Amino acid sequence: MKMTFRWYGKNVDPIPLKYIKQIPGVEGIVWALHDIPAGECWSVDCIEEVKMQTAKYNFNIDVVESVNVHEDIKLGLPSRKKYIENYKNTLKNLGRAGVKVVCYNFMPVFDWTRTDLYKPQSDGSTALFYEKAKVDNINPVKFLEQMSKQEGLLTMPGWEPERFSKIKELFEAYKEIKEDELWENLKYFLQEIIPAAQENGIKMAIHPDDPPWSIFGLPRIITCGDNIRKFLSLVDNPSNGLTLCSGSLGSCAKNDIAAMVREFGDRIYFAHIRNIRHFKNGDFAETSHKTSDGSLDITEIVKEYHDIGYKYYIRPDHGRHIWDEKCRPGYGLYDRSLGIMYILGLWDAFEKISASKGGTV
Ligand code: CS2
Ligand code: MN
Repeated sequence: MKMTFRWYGKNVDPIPLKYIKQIPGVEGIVWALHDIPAGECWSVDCIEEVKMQTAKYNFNIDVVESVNVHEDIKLGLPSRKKYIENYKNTLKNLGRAGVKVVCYNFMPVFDWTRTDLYKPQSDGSTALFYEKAKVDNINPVKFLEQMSKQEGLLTMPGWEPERFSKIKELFEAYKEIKEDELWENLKYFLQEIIPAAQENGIKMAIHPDDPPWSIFGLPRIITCGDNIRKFLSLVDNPSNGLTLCSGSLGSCAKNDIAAMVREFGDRIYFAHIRNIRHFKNGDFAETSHKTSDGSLDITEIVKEYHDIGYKYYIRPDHGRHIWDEKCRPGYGLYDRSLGIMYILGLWDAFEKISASKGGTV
């Protein structure tokens, strides 16, 4: 397993690389060119700039999160050809720079969705929160209006203001797109880009939908074990793989994340670890990584990664906002560092146990 940490870039992320260097065990920075709109090609020069900044601290840049997919590709419009061409060129440029894994998602219009970015918790921290009834009972334009008032939202990847200036047109276009059509459009995209990824030494790693169910009537398909199985068989190639996000899939209580690690382990190239707490009414809150703080058995999940001999990249996903840190929602330094120490602590313990038994547990 190789530990990584997501960083939003120089002059943008309030966390400097020199602080990340002090978190034990971090080998690589998970990065992206966040100011390049979805659909445009990432230039060699811009990629090299990030490589130089991170090399100073001896971090690898093996994982990109995310190269976003233009909506026209998800909608299957004729203009997708041009955006897919750009995507392939981006992969070529990333491959040249030594990038090994590219994370992306295929969620229509909205990326990860929460109703509260700073929900007060009983320990005095704040955390991301999802109130089911709120999303179920509001129209998307109103929802967006309300959300944009919360500090930091429109600086988050997946919530770029450009995307939302066209929200009404987008919803109109998606009227024709049901789950079957979205699967078709995903298949077309994969058939085009997976060979290009493979040629350039890159593993594509789709991020599951967050939350993993339909919102605002939009289809969502990367939601559960059955659909992940179907996804992997659309293009059965080792370059067609997964980002297994425990918190995204885990917000649906039916999803057994440890079982997914076991089943899909050889196609997981990027592991996101975070815990959440479910409430009976369908709400969920993001918690610390500690197993007893949430509804997911993080201990079991990490054990499963250990037991399959997981060799790829892992990162703590969102954290709470603790110790009065002023940070991007979910992406502070402190709680994510605690998350890393929890994951590494578990990992070291499983290593020790397996060594004392003379092999893998
Ligand atoms: C989220 C997403 O759970 C997560 O990692 O923060 O922004 C995620 O990075 C994207 O959906 C991946 O494309
Ligand atoms: Mn994630």
